[in-house]
Amino acid sequence: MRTTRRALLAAPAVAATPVLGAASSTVPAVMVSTWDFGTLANQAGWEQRLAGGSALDMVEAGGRLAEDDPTNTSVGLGGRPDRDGRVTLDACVMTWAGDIGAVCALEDINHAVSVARAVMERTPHTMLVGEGARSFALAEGFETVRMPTPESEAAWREWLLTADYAPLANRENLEWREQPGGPGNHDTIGLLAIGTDDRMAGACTTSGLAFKMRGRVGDSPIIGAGLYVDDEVGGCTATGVGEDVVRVVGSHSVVEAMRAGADPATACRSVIERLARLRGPRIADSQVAFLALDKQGRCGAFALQPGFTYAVTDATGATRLERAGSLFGPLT
Ligand code: SD4
Repeated sequence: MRTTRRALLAAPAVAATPVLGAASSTVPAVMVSTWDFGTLANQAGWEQRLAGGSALDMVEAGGRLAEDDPTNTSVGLGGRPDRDGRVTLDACVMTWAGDIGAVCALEDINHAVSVARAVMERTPHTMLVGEGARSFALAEGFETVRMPTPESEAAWREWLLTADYAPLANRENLEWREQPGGPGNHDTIGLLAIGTDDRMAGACTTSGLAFKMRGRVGDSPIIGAGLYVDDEVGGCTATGVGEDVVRVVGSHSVVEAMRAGADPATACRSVIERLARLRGPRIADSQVAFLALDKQGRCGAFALQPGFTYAVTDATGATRLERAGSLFGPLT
């Protein structure tokens, strides 16, 4: 039996629920990505693998594909603006060697994941933000693009009619509630891959929550929150309301649960349950989802709300879509 939101309001302690989203194949997974569009991202990653690319090349290629998609309203080019009408992108990467790079509030450049990689590879630092990130990217030869797109700008102008952030914090939830797991199911993309040399890397890239305050940064570029990779154990990435992911240092917590012996889905679920115990009714309308891949090629996920899907590419190159289990039952 699933936990209902009413039960959570009555008793913050969460009852045990079955994991519905455990990976169904016994072939080891080599790449996983959040949401339905992770399918295409994984294919881009698989091409890199076949061409001799590293796990980092795989996740970067997948992230870039999502960033180029103008119909994706939460990543890259098509990302929704902040409340001032500016698109600000966040991204990070992490490798098997503990190398990390991140950008926050990047403007005018849609390939935030590649800028994060450049921060990692070409600076003595691990994170650049705002104008400094933009200047660095321009100096590195990244191209500028016009953002917001006309569609995103129209959505922002419509939002301005009410300029009410609170319901819009749930707008993404409402979109996926209307068509959970469907082709329109777009969100932050988090990617984890194991290269042919058995080394793991991860990436996470997003435009953040639509109509956020200017300067707001969520979990996605924060190593340990939106992404964490430990090549001895495995990796995890997060999607959903970043403020809630950060509270439990989500991805790192999942990796530590795997280190302690949990399989990926159980590890994800344990951190979702921990968040629910911590926040009780305050996360009743929030969505947080974790996706994990361990070094044996086992993957799994778990979310607060139903509807979270993820793409799995196994060692044969076949890609399938899995649906994660969730703490809360179907919303009415
Ligand atoms: C954030 N986790 O900025 C991201 C947003 C997300 O759909 O996943 N959006 O909080």
